[in-house]
Amino acid sequence: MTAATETPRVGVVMGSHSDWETMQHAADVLTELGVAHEVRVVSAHRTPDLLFSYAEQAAGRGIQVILAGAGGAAHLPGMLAAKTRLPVFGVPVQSKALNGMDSLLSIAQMPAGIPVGTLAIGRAGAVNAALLAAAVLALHDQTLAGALEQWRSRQTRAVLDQPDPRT
Ligand code: RP5
Repeated sequence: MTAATETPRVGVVMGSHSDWETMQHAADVLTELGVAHEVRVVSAHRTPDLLFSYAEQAAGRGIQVILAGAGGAAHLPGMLAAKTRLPVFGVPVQSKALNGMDSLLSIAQMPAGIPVGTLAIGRAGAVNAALLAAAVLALHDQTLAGALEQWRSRQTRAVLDQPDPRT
């Protein structure tokens, strides 16, 4: 079975279609690592009922980690975390008005009791959210642990193989 046909283990969720430009990088890394995942637009303020049902049903459907990207008053990751025991990793999407600082602070500054693991603004955060999700799943999955080690080795080799930045 391929990652595409397996039951998804990671939910890649975002507040708007406009967030896909950022969150596609998370989905790409999960695909590279062979982690079955689903991608959904779930808006905290435009589709609040969908947010609740998504969070309430995720664990029962086999989702083990949720990656949530949002921008501006980015309450999606925190609200998801409030409604599920699954680990939620938040990706602050770079907003136009405040460059993503609004997204970052909205996601990071959760009051004690409901954690959201917050990554960097933009593409780096999306990539790292996927790598973090893979690291969590790899604790109990030797195949994925191997894939993650290889991904990291390729990255190291790419730097070592090209020491001169002008080439
Ligand atoms: C948030 O508002 C989304 O996460 C998005 O980053 C931002 C802007 O959404 P759109 O107006 O592009 O739909 O809910």
